[in-house]
Amino acid sequence: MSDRAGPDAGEGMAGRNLPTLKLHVPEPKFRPGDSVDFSDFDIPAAGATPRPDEAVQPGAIRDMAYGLIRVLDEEGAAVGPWNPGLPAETLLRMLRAMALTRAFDARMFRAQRQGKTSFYMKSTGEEAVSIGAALALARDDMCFPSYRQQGILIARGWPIVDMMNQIYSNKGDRLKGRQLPIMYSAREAGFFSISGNLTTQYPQAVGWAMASAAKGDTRIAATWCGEGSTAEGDFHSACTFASVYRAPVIMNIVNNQWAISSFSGFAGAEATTFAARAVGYGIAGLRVDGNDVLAVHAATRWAADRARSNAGPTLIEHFTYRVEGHSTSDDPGAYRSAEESSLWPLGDPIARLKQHCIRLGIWDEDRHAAMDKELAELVRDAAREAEKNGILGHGLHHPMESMFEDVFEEMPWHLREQEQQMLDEWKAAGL
Ligand SMILES: Cc1ncc(C[n+]2csc(CCOP(=O)(O)OP(=O)(O)O)c2C)c(N)n1
Repeated sequence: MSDRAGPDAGEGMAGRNLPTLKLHVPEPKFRPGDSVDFSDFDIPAAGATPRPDEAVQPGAIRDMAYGLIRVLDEEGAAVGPWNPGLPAETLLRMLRAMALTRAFDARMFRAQRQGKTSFYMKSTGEEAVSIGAALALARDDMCFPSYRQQGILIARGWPIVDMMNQIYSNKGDRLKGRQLPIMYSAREAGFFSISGNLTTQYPQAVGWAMASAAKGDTRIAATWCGEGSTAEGDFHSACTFASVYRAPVIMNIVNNQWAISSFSGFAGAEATTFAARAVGYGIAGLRVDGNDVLAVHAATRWAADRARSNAGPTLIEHFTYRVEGHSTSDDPGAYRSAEESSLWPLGDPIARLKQHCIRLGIWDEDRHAAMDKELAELVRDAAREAEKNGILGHGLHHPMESMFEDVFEEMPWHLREQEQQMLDEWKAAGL
């Protein structure tokens, strides 16, 4: 019997000189109208972080979960051991994919405001996270993205007309209007169906990676979630499985500072970094400047090589900033200072890569302006093409009856009955 269960137990602490208990409720530093000062941010110099061997034991690189891998310095030079040394052709491919993603976002945001679709989500300021990773992975590695990694599909050359058809839920939508706009699914591009339920993709990615290993395959999995989503139970079960079985998976946390209107403090940012979640699970953890596409590429390549050589999973925190609203349903002016995005100390990912390419002598301002113009036209033409297949409210969607199809190999009696009921009611209504 425990000595704590003596006669005093349960008598309470009344009369003792103890403070009353309190909870800490996080509060973001800047609210609408506040002037912003990021000078207390601890930003290590580019090139300062050592690059360990890919097969290192996670315990030997704990510090990396609290640092920040950076390659591009303030002058646009690529420095230090993480510099991936990419050829000019790859750098320009990255630049174009990031610029196309931004142009695509701008066009589709406008389409939502014009009533052509019900919903859209931009990834402005976070393009490096998707595109740096997509170009570091093999084309047949399997991606389990959240809703803000459209850049992966774009970097993998997926047709943007197909993405637009999905956004318009029109007759050209391969998903037949069954997914919310922007929740793409493209098996041929190694892009798993996006789910609106946060973080379900984490256990799915780990399970897929385990299956790949169990089958003796060579393909690895990569997954992404926001920092807010790390508070979900699914995140933690996925980390446990990944660690226990050393699953060949890369788990990315995109820390863009905001989860709709909740700042990162509500998911734990005041206490530690998100990369530090890796430490508790015995997983290799890296923390990366998410606005530095070369750092993202290098960290992803490191993690991919580690996974491919059976050395285990990696958790990567990408430190970035969500420049725009959460979605077309959100107004960030209601909860954060408008100065935050313009004063973000890690800059803009496209501007930084552009500066690097100009410095290398493989790019210039005129070519950049011409590319932006060309991409805006390309996206406009694609939108016109997709709109021929229908937009919201124009009735050019897949036939209503199709909602009963594709779930069962043979439609069961109760669905047949419901379908008939629907058709009878339409007939009666003269439709
Ligand atoms: C399980 C679940 N809970 C809540 C929501 C509502 N919701 C949608 S997005 C979002 C914020 C997610 O923020 P974060 O993970 O930081 O990703 P970000 O949007 O910043 O990219 C919330 C709470 C949801 N879709 N699913």
